[in-house]
Amino acid sequence: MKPSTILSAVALALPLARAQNETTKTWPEPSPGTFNITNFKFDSGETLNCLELYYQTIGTLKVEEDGSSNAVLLLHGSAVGNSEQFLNEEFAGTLFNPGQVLDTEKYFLVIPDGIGHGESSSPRNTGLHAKFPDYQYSDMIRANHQLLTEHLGIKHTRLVLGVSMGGMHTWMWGEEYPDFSDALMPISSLPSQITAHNRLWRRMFIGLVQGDPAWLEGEYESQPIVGLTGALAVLEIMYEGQVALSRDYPTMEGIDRFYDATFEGVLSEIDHFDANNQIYAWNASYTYDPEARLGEIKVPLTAVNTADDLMNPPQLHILEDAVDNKMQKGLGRAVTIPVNNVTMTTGHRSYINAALWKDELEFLLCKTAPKTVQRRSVAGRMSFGN
Ligand SMILES: *[C@@H]1O[C@H](CO)[C@@H](O)[C@H](O)[C@H]1NC(C)=O
Ligand SMILES: *[C@@H]1O[C@H](CO)[C@@H](O)[C@H](O)[C@H]1NC(C)=O
Ligand SMILES: *[C@@H]1O[C@H](CO)[C@@H](O)[C@H](O)[C@H]1NC(C)=O
Ligand SMILES: CC(=O)N[C@H]1CO[C@H](CO)[C@@H](O)[C@@H]1O
Repeated sequence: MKPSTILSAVALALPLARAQNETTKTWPEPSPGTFNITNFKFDSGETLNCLELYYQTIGTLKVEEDGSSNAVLLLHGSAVGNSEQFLNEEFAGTLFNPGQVLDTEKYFLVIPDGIGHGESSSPRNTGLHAKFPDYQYSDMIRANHQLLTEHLGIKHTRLVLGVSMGGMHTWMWGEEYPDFSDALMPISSLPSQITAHNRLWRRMFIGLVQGDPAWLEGEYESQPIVGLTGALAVLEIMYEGQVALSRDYPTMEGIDRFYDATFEGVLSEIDHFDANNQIYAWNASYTYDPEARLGEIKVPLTAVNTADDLMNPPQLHILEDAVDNKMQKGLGRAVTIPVNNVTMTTGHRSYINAALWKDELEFLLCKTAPKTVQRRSVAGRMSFGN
């Protein structure tokens, strides 16, 4: 059985799971970097004197005279996510290699760790704990925009693609910086405020951690284990797909083993899930509400969800309604991948399975390709056919 299904998406972020795959890695080695912003002002009114943004890049940046570029911005998911999340066979091994859709000989990939995530400044690594500024998604995308424009010299990207939280950031990016990207691709997200189950579980997560007396208002020496594991259990429920779980662990012994293995893995690496970092990350979507400004998006956007995603339930038809009725006509495309034995979706965490949506990505890139290139390739194909 694949380690990824044994340990689940929560554990996918564990260094343990990452180390296991170094031997099977086929994609090009990323280069790390850090961009330091002084006096970063948050929407809350708070300021951080030194905000460090860590990022990884793959490929070589090419900027055209008109400012367009071959840059592709990849935005990761919440809390347990960071730039490392993409560096596995399911994602990088399916997209980044020569001839693949995001061939790094052609594109320059920029993969930042958002504020509060990975190696970027966070409640834990700044030592500010629960006194870290209250950051929201709006702050995260503004900081990433500064990273691209001020540090990397990118004024225009070929594509912004994000998964889960990164998907939500992609909708916001299209509204906040409408001229910035040729194409947008949000995966496993909805362009509306977070309500119903998706808000309930986030509140439960934060409540469980803060309700553990060992949390000590954020000043714990070791993780508040009771609250934190309870919270991670709620998260785990939201990540998994019902059909996938029943398919992969059809018996009572099977699902018991899955439970034991998952929580053994989480407990052995509990420090990786820092309580303060988690609280902040899950609360960063508190004010997320891109719905009213969907009409401001100016470029083609393809949104992909899966029908078994408990965080983004297709029954609400939010995605189709946004694309059909709230975006400018003809710009958006909503794809909800059905759940069956061919797609083999795995709930919310399907987003990392690039094989599910790489054809959609290829088509989006083709549709938004610079005109001159398009004309040349059409002509080329015609003469080839003659
Ligand atoms: C950013 O700051 C960190 C330490 O605070 C330092 O190690 C790093 O070199 C700085 N990066 C740049 C590009 O100045
Ligand atoms: C969550 O974010 C909101 C909006 O920024 C803020 O008012 C609230 O205090 C935050 N809650 C927690 C638990 O940090
Ligand atoms: C899917 O596969 C399972 C087991 O492999 C099988 O029992 C089930 O009937 C299949 N479902 C469909 C819709 O083909
Ligand atoms: C933990 C993890 O990501 N495992 C993956 C390592 O690579 C193999 C080979 O492609 C995958 O099958 C695993 O899922």
